[in-house]
Amino acid sequence: MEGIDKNKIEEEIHNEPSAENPFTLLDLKLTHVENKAAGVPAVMAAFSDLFEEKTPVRGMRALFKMNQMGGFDCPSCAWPDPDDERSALGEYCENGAKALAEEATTKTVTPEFFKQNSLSDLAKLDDYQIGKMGRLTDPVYLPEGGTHYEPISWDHAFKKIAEHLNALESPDEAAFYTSGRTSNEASFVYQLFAKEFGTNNMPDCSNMCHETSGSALRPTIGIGKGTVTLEDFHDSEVIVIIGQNPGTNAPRMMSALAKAKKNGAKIIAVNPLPEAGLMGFINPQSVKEIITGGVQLADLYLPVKINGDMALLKALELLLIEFEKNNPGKVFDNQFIEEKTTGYEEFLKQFDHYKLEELAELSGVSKEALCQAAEMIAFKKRIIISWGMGLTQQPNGVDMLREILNIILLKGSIGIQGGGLCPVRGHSNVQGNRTMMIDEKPTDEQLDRLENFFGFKVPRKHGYDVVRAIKAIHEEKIKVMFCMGGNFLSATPDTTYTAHALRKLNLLVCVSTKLNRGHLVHGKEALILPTYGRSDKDIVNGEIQIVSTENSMGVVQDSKGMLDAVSDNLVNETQIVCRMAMATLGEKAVVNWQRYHDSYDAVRDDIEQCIPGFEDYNIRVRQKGGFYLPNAARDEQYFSKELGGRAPFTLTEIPDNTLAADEYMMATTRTHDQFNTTIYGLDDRYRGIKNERRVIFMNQKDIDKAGLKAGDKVDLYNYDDNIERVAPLFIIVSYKIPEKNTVTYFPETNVLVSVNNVVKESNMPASKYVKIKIKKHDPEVYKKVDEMLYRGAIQRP
Ligand SMILES: Nc1nc2c(c(=O)[nH]1)N[C@H]1C(S)=C(S)[C@@H](COP(=O)(O)OP(=O)(O)OC[C@H]3O[C@@H](n4cnc5c(=O)[nH]c(N)nc54)[C@H](O)[C@@H]3O)O[C@H]1N2
Ligand SMILES: Nc1nc2c(c(=O)[nH]1)N[C@H]1C(S)=C(S)[C@@H](COP(=O)(O)OP(=O)(O)OC[C@H]3O[C@@H](n4cnc5c(=O)[nH]c(N)nc54)[C@H](O)[C@@H]3O)O[C@H]1N2
Ligand SMILES: [Mo]
Repeated sequence: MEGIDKNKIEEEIHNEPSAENPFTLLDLKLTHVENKAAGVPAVMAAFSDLFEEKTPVRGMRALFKMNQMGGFDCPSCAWPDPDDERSALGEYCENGAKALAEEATTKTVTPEFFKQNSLSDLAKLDDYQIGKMGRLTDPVYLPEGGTHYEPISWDHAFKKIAEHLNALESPDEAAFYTSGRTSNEASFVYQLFAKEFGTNNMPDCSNMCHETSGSALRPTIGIGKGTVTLEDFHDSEVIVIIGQNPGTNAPRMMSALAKAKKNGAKIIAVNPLPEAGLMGFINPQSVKEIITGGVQLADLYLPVKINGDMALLKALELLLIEFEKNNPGKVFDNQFIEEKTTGYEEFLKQFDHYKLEELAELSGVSKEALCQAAEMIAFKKRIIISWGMGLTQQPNGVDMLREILNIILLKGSIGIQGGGLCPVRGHSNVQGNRTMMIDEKPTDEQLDRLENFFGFKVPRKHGYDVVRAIKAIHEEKIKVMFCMGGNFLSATPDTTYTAHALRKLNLLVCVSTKLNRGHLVHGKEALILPTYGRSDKDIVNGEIQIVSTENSMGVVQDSKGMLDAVSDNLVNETQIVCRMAMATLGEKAVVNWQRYHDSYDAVRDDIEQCIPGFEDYNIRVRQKGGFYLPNAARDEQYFSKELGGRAPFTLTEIPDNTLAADEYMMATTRTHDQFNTTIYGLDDRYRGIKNERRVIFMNQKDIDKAGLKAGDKVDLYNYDDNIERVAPLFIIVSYKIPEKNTVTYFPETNVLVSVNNVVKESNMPASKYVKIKIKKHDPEVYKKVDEMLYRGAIQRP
């Protein structure tokens, strides 16, 4: 049985952690009741980051305002806040506090700093060191051939951008990237500017994140978003968490899971790694729980092989069909299937060919465990399936999410209390960015509305997504790249290829809060424009402004920063766009950019006119807890418009995951100590890793078979497209992971992800499905590593 063996865990945590016994390296806090210190390390870690950033008082004050009504939205993940009651101790988590510490730091990167440090000096630092330099204080400019960024006035910076944009032969030679923290207000004006300028080239971080979810859901349930609210979690009977690591990446989800459990829900976790956050939880905000030891979370843990999920889902369906045969009408919701779906008969037919044994083998999970899982859901209705990057970053991710939908449709578990689909978003406003039409392929309906309201001709041709943009930059079809936040270089795949591309740009502009590697690998000219973070006071015309964001569950809420900015020379993102628009479009502008520049309320008034669901935006955004956007799938069980409100069952295939004898599958994930490319620290506490990021998790049997040892130094290779890609110097960690599977951290291993290794339909990098070879570390390897290593694109191991 693959369920959690409590006694075993108990026994293990009394052993000293060792490389041979890595399961015990998991943070004790999440494994056993006896671990009384459990909740405390998280709180300690949170506060220690604030101290490290020399900002304890400032940071603590802010921490208590974070995610409170009238406070600001946590800049970390997109997990929702409770609609009503919010903990007086604070609606934050360890990683939210770390994100805040990064933003609230009083260390600064000034023009003097840039004068003293050349780009090649900065390139020698690792990502952790670069990030710790502090907040950017002033706009800086790198002239062609320059070795140092130099101070520049805002007016001059906008003039440079305008000159470059206006010199292009076509607006499609520019691209406008967005990371997911940008507020609704800034997002709206940003996409509007791109369209008035004349292009839909708006690659964004969704293209690496939940594009797969959108691609799977939009054509099937009619909306590319989830269908549950936070309340639904509390009311559910079964929660399946697949391909997601909530303990690290959405820690406040843990409170919802714990509450669900208290209400009787069962949890099934599907993951190649027994992530600590899936196993147990001690609420760090509850003194009682810290003392009593908290709750066990997963009732059943299924150690799926990387990309074995499709076989696993089909096995569950096969078993559910069996259950339904033996208990007609008790397992499937036949009325729902009849009235609300299409394609049921064809869907059933495929199961004549599947055998449980084969599916179990392909998934890596035992038959018994699969039966147990099927039993847990067969007679339940209120089922939530939540997922993250473990599924979206797989080549067949779109199909796998549709397979999840198939299960939900069989059970009629959508659009009901306590049941539905839950893609757990990443960046705090990535969902809002899309609602605001930051999208390389906006729909005609969206564009018509903009065109009617503003009266200028909007571009209709679809633009480049992230992967296509990288290639277009390489081919010199894109010459100017503007990045609203993020770290395009390090977040994207195929680092060497991408770095070569970025160096060809005429101009790279980054609107940023902090220095990152993306600023060091530049175009012929480059600009860094410093801006406010979520926690900073955003003052326009003498008044502190509110902005708004949309969380993972479609709630739009206000956010009001409260920290004094580290510099008087920051400009907010909305005004940056407006000033860029006025400088670039001048007299030609149809949009009244000055009006938006002077008032966020004006921006919201016009969002209301152009995007459905934002009626009375300015009033409702100021109401306690904000408001829900309409969601017909969730609210009315109304799905695809094309299918008359029904949702189709989808027929999918099981992928062939055969590996050569010396090949392994690698998934790239986050540590507990990073936010994407921002490295908070060098530990991965829950997985028992301290002070090192260049590690590779391997199964002990594979280590033995390869004639290696835990602790050995190795180099990692990928050979997609017949190109040799190498990531030098990693340390082997023996870990509880399926055979032939390995896990490493990004961004270090992005150099191994081919730009052509993408998800079918969503075109996202398949960063959790990278075929690698592992060779004993050879010091000569550095000769193979591209000169980019020495020019800053990749950090020196
Ligand atoms: N503290 C912190 N919070 C964050 C972020 C951060 O970096 N730090 N990033 C934010 C962003 S942008 C996002 S998108 C989210 C990401 O949040 P997650 O989706 O949790 O992201 P990952 O860390 O990439 O890991 C996902 C999980 O997938 C598992 N996995 C890998 N391959 C497979 C597979 O084939 N099948 C299954 N079933 N599982 C697999 C991994 O073991 C891992 O547990 O978090 C957001 N929140
Ligand atoms: N191999 C691999 N690659 C991945 C992933 C993976 O799992 N594996 N995950 C992918 C995912 S899910 C995502 S979302 C992307 C993330 O890709 P990005 O969003 O591009 O990257 P981040 O690291 O989140 O960006 C960090 C930078 O944003 C800036 N910043 C922070 N806050 C603000 C703000 O409020 N305003 C502005 N203007 N700038 C700000 C800072 O300068 C900081 O250095 O990475 C993707 N890349
Ligand atoms: Mo993400």
